[in-house]
Amino acid sequence: MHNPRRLSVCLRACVVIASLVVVSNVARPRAAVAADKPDVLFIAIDDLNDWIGCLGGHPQAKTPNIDRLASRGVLFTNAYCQAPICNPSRMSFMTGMRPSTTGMYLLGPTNRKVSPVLRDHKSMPEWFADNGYDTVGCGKIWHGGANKDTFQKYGPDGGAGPLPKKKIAYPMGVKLWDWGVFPERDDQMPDYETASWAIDRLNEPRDKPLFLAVGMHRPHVPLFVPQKWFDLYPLDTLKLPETLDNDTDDVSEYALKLTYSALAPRQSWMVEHGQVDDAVRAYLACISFVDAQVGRVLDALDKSPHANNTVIVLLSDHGFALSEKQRWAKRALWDRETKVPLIVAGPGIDGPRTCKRTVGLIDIYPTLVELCGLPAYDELEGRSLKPLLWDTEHAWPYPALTTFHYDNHAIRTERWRYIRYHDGTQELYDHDSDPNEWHNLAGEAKYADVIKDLAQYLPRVNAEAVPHSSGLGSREEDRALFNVDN
Ligand SMILES: [Ca+2]
Ligand SMILES: [Ca+2]
Repeated sequence: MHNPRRLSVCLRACVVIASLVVVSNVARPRAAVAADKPDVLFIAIDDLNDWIGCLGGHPQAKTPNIDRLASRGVLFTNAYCQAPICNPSRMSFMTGMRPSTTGMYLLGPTNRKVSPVLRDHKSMPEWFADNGYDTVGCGKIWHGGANKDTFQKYGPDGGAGPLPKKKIAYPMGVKLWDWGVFPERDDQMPDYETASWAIDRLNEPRDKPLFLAVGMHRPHVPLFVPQKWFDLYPLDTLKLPETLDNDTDDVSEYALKLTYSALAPRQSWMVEHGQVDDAVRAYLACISFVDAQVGRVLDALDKSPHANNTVIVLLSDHGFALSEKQRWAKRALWDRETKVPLIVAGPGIDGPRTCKRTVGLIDIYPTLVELCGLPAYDELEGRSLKPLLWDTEHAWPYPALTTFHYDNHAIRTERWRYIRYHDGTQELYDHDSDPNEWHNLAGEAKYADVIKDLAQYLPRVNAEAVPHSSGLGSREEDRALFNVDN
């Protein structure tokens, strides 16, 4: 027989337990907790060196939108990629792992899981998704359209854009290596479409925090944009990069082979055909075009309800040479090819401020994890830049490391660049007196201690290149230089 009083106690207890469960479900579910977290707007630009207004790499660069982003956050003036070509650089900043750890050194393979180290590793968007974020990407984030499965949703791929029927300026080599006025309108450019798609995502209502990655393809070749962007840079007043004749006389044969690109034009060809000015101008025009697309996205964010609760990161995957060291493109361990724009803005980060500490793109993943209050991911090889975002003068005894293929490394401190190649040849540059890296000091006995000190930062692990690595030049060149075994 039931005791009515007991039943009543029982009922009340059940109600209390049920209500506790309800309260608990209302107050503590992951999505509700995560809803307090900031959104992330991650903007990756392709092949953009330090030619932006706020970095001053080129005195005439016009980038009002990137500059205004810098004005509301921290601009890193000594930020470096971890690899000076697309695929391994992006692999590194998206996974928070060094190329020398993953064996991802070249343009292929692009699938992250080919590296045994990355097979079960969480990339940045995956870690954010695991911790309650909607993760959305568009344009060029990873290389070659790979790894889109690391996002819950992916928009347009971006891409090189339309090509004219005939090459405009450079009749040789691959289709992509060319420059000039093309097409007619911005909205014919994939980067315009990428920005538009990102703007639509920013305008959507949602109940979870957003990790939105937006990848711009320009100023990667082909250096084509509409006429109005060329008009910003009249040829008759255009300034060209400073170069030194015979600059490469004091670097090794190995360095010259490593940095040779069969794809890019030769400096001698550029000079002979009067194309240096035109290509420099086209690169600047592409930068201003991309800056305008970044501006459209920033405007949309500013008009959204999330404007004040969004962490914004803007970076480029590596630098780009335009006749410095008598060469064009990336694929080298020098400053022009490895230095990148890096801006971080968001809640609690005062601006405008600059930070001259040497940092790497590899640091962005742990930085965003910390800024968004996610659990730390212990696998990561970078370190959070949060101390520098709060105090740009904070002690930072960590050099930046860039790797180009197997066992070739550059160590960058605020004063020095030290390069050691696989064959043992070395370069040392003193940025206090030689910002253009014209004078290799490595052979001078008085710098032996400087070199010894810098060499301690070389990575202790040099992973073998992953199977089927390719993409420096011809397969034969890859094999001859780097002992790629397939
Ligand atoms: Ca790139
Ligand atoms: Ca030199």
